[in-house]
Amino acid sequence: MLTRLTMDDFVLVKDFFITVARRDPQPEFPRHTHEFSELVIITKGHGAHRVDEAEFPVSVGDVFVISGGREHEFSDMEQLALVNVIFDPDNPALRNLDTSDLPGFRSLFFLEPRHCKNHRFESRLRLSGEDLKKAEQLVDELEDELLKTRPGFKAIATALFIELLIHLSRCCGKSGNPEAQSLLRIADAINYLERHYAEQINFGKLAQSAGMSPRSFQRAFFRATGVPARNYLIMTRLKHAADLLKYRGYSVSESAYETGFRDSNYFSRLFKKYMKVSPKHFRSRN
Ligand code: RM4
Ligand code: NI
Repeated sequence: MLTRLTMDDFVLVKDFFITVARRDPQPEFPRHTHEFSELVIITKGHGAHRVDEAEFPVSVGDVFVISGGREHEFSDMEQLALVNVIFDPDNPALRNLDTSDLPGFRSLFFLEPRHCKNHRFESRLRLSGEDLKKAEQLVDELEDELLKTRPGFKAIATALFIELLIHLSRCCGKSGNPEAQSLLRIADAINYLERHYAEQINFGKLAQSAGMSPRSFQRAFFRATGVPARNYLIMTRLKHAADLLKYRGYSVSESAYETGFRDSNYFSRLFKKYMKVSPKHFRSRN
């Protein structure tokens, strides 16, 4: 049985959604999963990192996020030191951030962690001197707040953590690596879909604004998300439609039209297929 770590195992402040765990050096530590997400910044040395079934070299300056549920482990460590910033990704302070103008954010926290193995980790973030220094400084300040617990520390720790996330996302955006660039362009396209899902979407144009041919766009999209762009759009629409049915009491056809479906029968078929229940039933149940 794999160890499944929880936030309480590493807590600095009880019931707070962020904690810092420094590993200098990183000791041998068995393969594990977590209930939380882990932002890892490699601060010294190098080693091998295994995530699920894939293994990759890591070295100073590398940054990645291990989202809950993934298995991982370090090996062949040569003076490997790192800092883990452990957090609950479902905390409202994070969920409500407007990062629609920051494709690096989606790339770093959502696309890269889930699909790094599809492109052999080529797209991971590597920080250069100044950027790494700034990231380490923010972690130092964050940890200091969590240790000293002065009045207002939770608010400022949240602010520092967000600043760290934005700093890293911006660095991600600067990356010259072609795999990282392609991931960013897909992140941009997803941000567009998330905002315009209720409109008619022209995938040819979307590919064009990502600077790709329709074919390479589809391929890059699939590699980044694990689903074709069209399905991603459908799932986004259905998610919003389900909210309208559940929280706003919209009728089935209103929910369909409000979320970009032109035909409510087609909507009902898709809803049933993906949600395993008809929209009518879903609506009355809620
Ligand atoms: C371990 C190792 C793990 C991390 C825990 C908090 O030493 O770095 O990846 O989940 O610390
Ligand atoms: Ni871990």
